[in-house]
Amino acid sequence: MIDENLRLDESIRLNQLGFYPNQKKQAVILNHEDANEFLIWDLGKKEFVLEGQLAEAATKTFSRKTTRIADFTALSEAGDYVFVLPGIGKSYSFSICPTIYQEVAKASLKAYYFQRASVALDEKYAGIWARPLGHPDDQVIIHPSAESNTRKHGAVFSSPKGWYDAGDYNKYVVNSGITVGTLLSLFEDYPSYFKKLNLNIPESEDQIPDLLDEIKWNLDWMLSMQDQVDGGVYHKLTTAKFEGMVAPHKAVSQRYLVAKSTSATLDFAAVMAQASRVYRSFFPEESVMYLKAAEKAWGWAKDNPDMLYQQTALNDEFDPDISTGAYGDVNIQDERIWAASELFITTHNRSYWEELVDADQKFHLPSWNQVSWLGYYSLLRHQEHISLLPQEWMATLKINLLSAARTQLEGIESTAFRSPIETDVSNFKWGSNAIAANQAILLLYAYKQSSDPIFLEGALSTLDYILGKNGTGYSYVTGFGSKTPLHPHHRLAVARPDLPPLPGFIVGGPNSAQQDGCSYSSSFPDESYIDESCSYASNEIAINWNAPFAYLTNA
Ligand code: 9MR
Ligand code: 9MR
Repeated sequence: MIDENLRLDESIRLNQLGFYPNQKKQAVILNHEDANEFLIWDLGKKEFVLEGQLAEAATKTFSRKTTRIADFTALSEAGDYVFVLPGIGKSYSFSICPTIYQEVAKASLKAYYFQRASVALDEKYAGIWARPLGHPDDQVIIHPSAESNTRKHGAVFSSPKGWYDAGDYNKYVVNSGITVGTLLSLFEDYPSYFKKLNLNIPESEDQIPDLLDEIKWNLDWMLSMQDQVDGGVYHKLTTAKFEGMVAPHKAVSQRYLVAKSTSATLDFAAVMAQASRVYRSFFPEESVMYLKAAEKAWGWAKDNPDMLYQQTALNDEFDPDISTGAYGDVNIQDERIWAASELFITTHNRSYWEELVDADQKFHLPSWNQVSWLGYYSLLRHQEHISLLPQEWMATLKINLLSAARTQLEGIESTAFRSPIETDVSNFKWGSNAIAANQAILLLYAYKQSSDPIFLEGALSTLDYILGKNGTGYSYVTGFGSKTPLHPHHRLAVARPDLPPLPGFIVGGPNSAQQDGCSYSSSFPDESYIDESCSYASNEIAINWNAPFAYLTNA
């Protein structure tokens, strides 16, 4: 019988959701030289169902804690369990279940519905998180930086819909780019799954997959960010300064349309080119329009190859000063690769291939300012349908993908919590959890390319990391797990302290730079996380971080 008084021991780190029946299952035990044996208690049957030995101390954590590995892969029957160190303590409960990720996968996409601008959220879909309409964005003012012959500064402009970027309410094309690209790729990779997936959103009754309906909310906004006259795309739609931590309908400061940029325009071109083929059978008219928009954007970017978004320089020249998110990328070669890849796949037009033939094929993990592999993943996905693609060039891509994925796997063997993210301390920066999720996407593509299940196992170990087997013992996704973020830097959540935080959002995660100046309890890289709403550097949510997490859990 389990000792009733056995206390919860937070030094037992494991995935707080749980596991598939037939996957590898491990816990990491910190600083317990005293323990040797472990037991698994079945909460349903009320009996111990497995016993095992802890493996000898292996790698230490960044904070020099010793680690022991407990492997309970042998446990494969569906059920609810706790992990027990006899006489010492027990873990949070976890489950084994063939659909273990089903609910969190849906929630990670439903999160986008909660981020919708320009619409009231109905209780039927939003439940207790129903809220009034915020940010109609039909009275946006042209900022002087965005002025052109046909658009005078101070004029009014309409640009509704879209998703709020993150904990803030602004809308940024660059970050929308990687977000939508990742979600469209998720659809392209698993179309039959998404034809059936119901997210309970206002469009759920229509004949279109819910994921595509949700993405369209943001595509509609993105389209409005293109100047119809020349094809250039504005960088962002924003207040001059960040709003206070208030509800959307109370955040009513003036919104501005700010400068065009090459990065925004190329990201837009990539997304619209991909959307054109993904929506072809669902929204034929839009599909045609998306491609036209993409080609026009590409043309503008050819004529304006280096219009970087430089916020400080713009503020020297124009008023009012803009101090919200900059997404100011300084290298836009990768954006060009992404746009050319998507345009090439959709049109088979040789001129786009010419942009790629000499391009950098090295592996770079996707992030908002590094997007070449969003294009390369797409090329690999479509290679069989594009006869124009030289086999050798594609073979190089595949080699680079698999070798980067193998490097990730080595990280799983050599690190304290058995996750690739720990191999390089520089990964523990702003949005580190999205680095982990993108590493897992790489492993999933490697699995697809090679059929070697070791890569799939690697991707699952990254989920273990995100959901509790990590340096802080948090499951970093709101509402999923036992110890989860309760105070994210998320205006929608802070404005409603009476409610639990909106579910299905992955927080940024450990960030050793701690730019927000909040009082962290540790300065070690993998422990630089604090569950306080002040912590925008470790505890904010963001659309570009949810996308790879959604990819991973839905895949
Ligand atoms: O809320 C803002 C968040 O979305 C940004 O990621 C972050 C960094 O740009 O800034 C947050 O806003 C803070 C501002 O920068 C400084 N004053 C306090 C604001 C709210 O915490
Ligand atoms: O994700 C962005 C991160 O890479 C940057 O270091 C950081 C500071 O510029 O900004 C992050 O993006 C924020 C954006 O600027 C404003 N909305 C919230 C985003 C997430 O914190």
